[in-house]
Amino acid sequence: MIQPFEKPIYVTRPYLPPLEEFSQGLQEIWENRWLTNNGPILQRFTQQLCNFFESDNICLFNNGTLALQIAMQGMGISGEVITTPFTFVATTHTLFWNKIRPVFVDIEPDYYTLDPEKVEAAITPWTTAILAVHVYGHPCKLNMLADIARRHNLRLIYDAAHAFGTEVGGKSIAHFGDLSMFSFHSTKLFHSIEGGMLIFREAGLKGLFDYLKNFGFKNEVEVVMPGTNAKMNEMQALMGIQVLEHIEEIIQKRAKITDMYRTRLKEVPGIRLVPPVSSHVRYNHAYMPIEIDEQEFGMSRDTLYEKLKEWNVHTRRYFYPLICDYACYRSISVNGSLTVARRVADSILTLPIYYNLELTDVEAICEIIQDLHHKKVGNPMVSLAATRLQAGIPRKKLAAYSEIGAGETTDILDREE
Ligand code: T4K
Repeated sequence: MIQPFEKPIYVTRPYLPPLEEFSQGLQEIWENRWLTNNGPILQRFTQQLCNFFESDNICLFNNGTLALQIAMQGMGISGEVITTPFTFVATTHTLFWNKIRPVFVDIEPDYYTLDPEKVEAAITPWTTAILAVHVYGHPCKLNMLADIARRHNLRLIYDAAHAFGTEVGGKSIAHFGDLSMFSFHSTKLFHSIEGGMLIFREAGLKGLFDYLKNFGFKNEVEVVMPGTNAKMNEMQALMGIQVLEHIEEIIQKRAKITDMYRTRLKEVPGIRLVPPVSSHVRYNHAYMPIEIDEQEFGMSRDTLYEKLKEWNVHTRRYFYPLICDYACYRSISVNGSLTVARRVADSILTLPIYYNLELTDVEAICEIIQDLHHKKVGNPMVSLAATRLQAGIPRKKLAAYSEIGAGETTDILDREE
């Protein structure tokens, strides 16, 4: 019988560099006594990313949301923007903050990215751009979207928040479209605690973005535009530099975790995995999404999500609900039926995946899922209580075993004693 995990297994955990390395970096910050406002470590981090992406057109921000918000403003996007409802809510918020009307269209069923077939029908005289998301780090249908954008003279902007490290045809995903935004939030495989990056085709945008993220200051006495404050600080840059050193091993470890999940779950009835990526894509393994077919699996996605918590496994329903179903966006009319997006949002579950997750733990998670399908397992706290009682472990220790189900445990013990 599989026991619940002693410590919670979250959907993700940030990669942390060795503490001694980070302390040494902090020492430099202390010596510099320079904490933010384009400090030396931020400049070094920017240069390293320019080398990594082989581009000088890079600008760093204190988070991905503000980066994308500033991108929209700097590029003069207005009117309507065609976008996906199947993403983190920040994607759409960046439009709202620029007084742009989002036009939601459906996603494709393989990798859940914006469906180019549906985009064209949603274009109106007010459309100025397409905002597509490389959701879970999988590339959008790049050529088709580029073709539509070119034919209709639209800007093509990618929310690449999940896509650090993904490559297509041997080049970084960052080089597609007019501009891409990467999030460096702690929950991302590459992070700088919080952070965001814009990478863009037009070199002239760099100066504009630099003004916009720093109040519009040109010098001490001149403000050339009403900018905001979206600067990355020195601690963030330090973390970014140190995580960047380990990016290859981070992606490789995540690839092993994906392989294990795919091998163990591919035969389970009612579980759908995304198709294997094509040979010209190098996937970054940012997320581990599965779709649950309630009939075939024998339990709904939501029941599985709740059941797994009893084993101390905290999956997430990224991205449910759809953005157009949030109260603040419900009044916006959608284009077409969103059939695929609705089905996916109602059946998707993202499983734990992060650098420090042991492969043995991945195996155990798969075993729990398989057993739940076969209905072999009941309530883990019941079996745990029974095991512990047999072993003579006192009741108060057992109650402390897990944050989740502790109340339930006491009930079980009361019954069994
Ligand atoms: N576009 C897209 C497509 C995005 O996905 C995002 C962000 C953005 C734009 C905006 O980029 P940023 O402005 O964030 O740079 C998380 C993240 O906060 C968010 O960055 C991310 N997408 C989104 C998909 O996920 P939550 O509310 O699910 O995070 P939270 O706090 O519940 O964390 C998830 C799990 O991670 C926790 O259960 C435990 C673990 N965790 C989290 C943190 C913060 C840790 O172990 N340590 C930590 O420090 O939104």
